[in-house]
Amino acid sequence: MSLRTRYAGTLRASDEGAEVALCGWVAHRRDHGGVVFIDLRDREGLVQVVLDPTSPGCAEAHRLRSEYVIRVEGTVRPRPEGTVNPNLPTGEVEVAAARLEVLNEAEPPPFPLDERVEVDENLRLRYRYLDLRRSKMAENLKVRSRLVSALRAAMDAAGFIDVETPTLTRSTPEGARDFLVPSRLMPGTFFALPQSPQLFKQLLMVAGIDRYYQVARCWRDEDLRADRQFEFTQLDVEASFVDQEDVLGFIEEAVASGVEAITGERPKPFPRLSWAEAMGRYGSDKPDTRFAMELSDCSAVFAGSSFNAFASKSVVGMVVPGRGDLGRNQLDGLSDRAKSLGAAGLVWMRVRDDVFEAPVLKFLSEEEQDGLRAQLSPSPGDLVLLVADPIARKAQTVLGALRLDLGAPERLDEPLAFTWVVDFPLFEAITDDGRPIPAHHPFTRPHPDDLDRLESDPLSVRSLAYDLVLNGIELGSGSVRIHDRELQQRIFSLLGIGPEDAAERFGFLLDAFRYGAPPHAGFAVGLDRLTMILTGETSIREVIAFPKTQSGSDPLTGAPAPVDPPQLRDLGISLPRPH
Ligand code: AMO
Repeated sequence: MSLRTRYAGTLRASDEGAEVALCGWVAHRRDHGGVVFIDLRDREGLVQVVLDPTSPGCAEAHRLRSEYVIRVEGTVRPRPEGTVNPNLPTGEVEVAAARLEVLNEAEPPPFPLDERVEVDENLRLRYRYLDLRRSKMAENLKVRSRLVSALRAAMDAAGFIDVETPTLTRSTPEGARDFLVPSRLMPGTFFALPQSPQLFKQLLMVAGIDRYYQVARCWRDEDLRADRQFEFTQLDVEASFVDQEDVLGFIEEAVASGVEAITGERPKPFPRLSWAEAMGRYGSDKPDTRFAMELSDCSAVFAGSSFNAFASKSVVGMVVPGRGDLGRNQLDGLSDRAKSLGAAGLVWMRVRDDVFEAPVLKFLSEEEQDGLRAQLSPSPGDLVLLVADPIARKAQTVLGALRLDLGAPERLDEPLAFTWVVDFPLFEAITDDGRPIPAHHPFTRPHPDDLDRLESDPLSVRSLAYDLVLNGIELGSGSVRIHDRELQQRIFSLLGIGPEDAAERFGFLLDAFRYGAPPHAGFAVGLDRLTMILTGETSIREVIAFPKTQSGSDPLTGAPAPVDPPQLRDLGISLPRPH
């Protein structure tokens, strides 16, 4: 018999009578009056192995400890009546062992490898190879692998070519800090690890590759969060002679096939919102559309108000169903939260039968109260929240955050809510020295209808940029690119990137644009985030085999770590002496 004939976790009632050889780890061992029960674990799950006192391996079984590596030969048989375990996929069967072999011993693991036990994340990452033995973690890696296969298959089917781009390269402007790699052969110079393959994929379009994709590792030195790591993976895509519709089409096809490969169900066509609608209705450019509680623009109601906090401001309102019972402390908490988000204040009103109840009421005319009721249609028992600000987007953002805080319990009905957000503004703000900050990267094409306002009113200019949002998380983004040098240079000069600076940083791209750059557009999907949502996890660390901790280190290898002085000398680097 070969070393192994089956995975333990795959045995089912239909295998009864089969002679099998299994290899794996001892999850548990129990002795019952001379009979030894072993839970044998492998990548696919657990199965119960039984050795009775007469089995040749029984003596060996008594010395087994958790995590010993063993091999068992035996026969699959039904479990005796009353001992079927409905919680275990293999729970209808057990393996009656005829042979047991210890392939390796193991020290006791530093934490129990039991799904139900909460273990400190640092400890889990320090011993990640043990943590990954837990079936949920193994399952997450399998989901990731199946997802990547499905995405690749969809891109292949649509005629995209998988091309690898360099990872020792120059800085790519995606808005984060670079990870730098010093060059030994040219001391004092540095490679940057790519924040994305953006520039290379555009060059591939100039090269005539026409349709490119890559499952690409990207590096960004930014603060880590549950959905951010220093290194992460994108499904990165670019295509020539396409417009925005084409890109949304093939990305939606790939993502939908990926989801179907994991859930067995194809998601419905993804709805679309313009950026302005997303901000107006959800107070976010990554709206969580799994629940309603939409915002509403109440500015017109208060246009001529004698209440100073509202007069001539953008007033945004939201009804929180059934939360009119929130106590003063909770409401004060909400106000504090609104202020911490940058609001001047938060106005709340309880809805009692047909009237509002709120301290602010004395400042509002009957007409304004009627107008508010007509605008928001609240029901008795609801809570109404209002935020006013001279800038609509600020009021929307504050209320959008409160919407998420308060809406959470309602969010379970639709587990996967995709939304395309299109028509992003080209710039997200103006710096103190009057420079616009790009909302995406500087290669994004402005909306053709808004080009004439590029210099005069940059914040009103829309772009041909689009995001894909899933359950309130930004899953990916992309844009139609600028493919002509003049427009690209116009954008660079707006951003304060002078001709010399542009030539120094992106000269190779601008040069390439001289030689017949096709119109092109693309997208990148965050693979870690998609896997996280599909596995029901709340952090991408759970779907990355060897992630960094929240504080940016790897407890397993000890990275980042000091290096030997000779290595630094080779690189021409000297460190300041520690004080
Ligand atoms: P963008 O910067 O929006 O676009 O990145 C695309 C997607 O990558 C994921 N992502 C991350 N995931 C984990 N950790 C991070 N630190 C991290 N940063 C980004 C997100 C995000 O939506 N070159 C453009 C794409 C293009 O225009 O084609 C780009 O990289 O899911």
